[in-house]
Amino acid sequence: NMPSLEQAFQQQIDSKCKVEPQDWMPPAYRQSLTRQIAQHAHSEYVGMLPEAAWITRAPTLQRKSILLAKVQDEAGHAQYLYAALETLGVGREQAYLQLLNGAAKYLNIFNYPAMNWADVGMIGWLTDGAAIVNQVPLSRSSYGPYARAMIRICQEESFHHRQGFDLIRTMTEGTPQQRQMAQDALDRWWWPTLMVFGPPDADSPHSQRSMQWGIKLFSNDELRQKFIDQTVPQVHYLGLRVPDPCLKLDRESGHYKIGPIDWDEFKRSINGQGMCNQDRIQARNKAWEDGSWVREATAAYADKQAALKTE
Ligand code: FAQ
Repeated sequence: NMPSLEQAFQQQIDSKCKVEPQDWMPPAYRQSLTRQIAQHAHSEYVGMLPEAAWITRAPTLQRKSILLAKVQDEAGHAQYLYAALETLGVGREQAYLQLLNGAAKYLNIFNYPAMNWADVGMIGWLTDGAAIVNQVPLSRSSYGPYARAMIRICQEESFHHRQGFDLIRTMTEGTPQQRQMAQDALDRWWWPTLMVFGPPDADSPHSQRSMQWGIKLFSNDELRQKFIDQTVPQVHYLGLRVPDPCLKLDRESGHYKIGPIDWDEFKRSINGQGMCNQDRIQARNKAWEDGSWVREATAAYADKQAALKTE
C-alpha cells in the first residue's frame, strides 16, 4: 500500500528529515508554522522597544555600546524570521500589517515597561535566558528555514543573556540601593518571564500537534521547568531572592517547585490589556509611518532600474 501524503509527511518528520519550502506539507502544518514564526518575528521586533528607551540613558559608554548592539541584533532576528515566513508564501508586509492593526500576537513580556536601569539587566538575563531555553530546541525544528534561522539567533541571544547577568551582578556588588534596585527589578520580571513559555500544557491548544509535527520539540511546562532549574541557582549566587514564597527544591526529582502562576494576568497582557500594549503598537505604527519615504524611494529606484533593463 502506498502511504498517503499525510503519512509520508509524518514519516519525513519522524525520520528527522527537514521539511523545505518546496515540499508538500499539510495545510494545518503550514498554518501552525506560519502562526508561530509570525508571532516569533513580531516578538523580536516589538522586543526592541523596552530596552531601546534606555540607549540614551546608559550609565557608561561601554554599557551604551553593548545595549545598542543588542537592540540592533533583535531587529536582525526579526528580519531572519520574516524571511523564513516568506518561504511559506506570506509576505513581510502582509504579516507586518497584522501586527500594526493589533491582530497579531507577540510575547507577553514586551507589554511591561523597563522603568530603570536594573530592568534593562533583567530583560537580558531573564527574557533572553528564557528565549535561549525556548529557541535552542527550535534550531532542531522540522521546518528547515526556521531551524536554520535559530542557530545564529541563539548565538546572539547568549551574548544578550551574559550581558544582562553581568549588568545585574555589577549592581548587586554596588551600593545597598543598587542591590535593592536589582531585587525590585527581579520582583517585577520573575513572574512575567515564567509566563513567556506559554500556558500550562493542559491549556495549550497547539502543543500536541506542534510536537507531533516537530514544530516544537518540548512542551511549555517542560521548558518552563528547565528555565527555573537553571535560573534559581543564579539568583541565589547573586544573593538575590526569588519572589515566590512557595519555591522549594524537591530533592527527589531534583526540580524546583514553584507557587501558582497568575494566568489571568497572562491573558490580559496577550489580549491587549497589558500595561504597555497600546504604547507598543503605537510605537510600531509611528515607525512604519516615519519610514514611508524610504519605502517610496526604494520602490521608485526599483521601477527605474526595471525600466532601464527593458529599454
Ligand atoms: N506571549 O497553544 P499554545 C526574544 C499564545 S523574542 C503571547 O501554547 P504554542 C528576543 C499562543 O500564541 C523571543 N502569546 O501556543 C528578545 C496561542 O495564541 P493563538 C520570541 C502567547 O504556539 C529578548 C495561545 O497563547 N520567541 O526573545 C504566549 O504551541 C529580549 C495558546 O498557546 C518566541 O516567540 C506568550 N508568552 O506555544 C528581544 C518563541 N504563549 O496563536 C528583546 C516561539 C502562548 O492561538 C529583549 N514561539 N501564547 O492566538 C513558541 O515557542 C511558541 O509559540 C510558544 C507558545 C511557546 C510561545
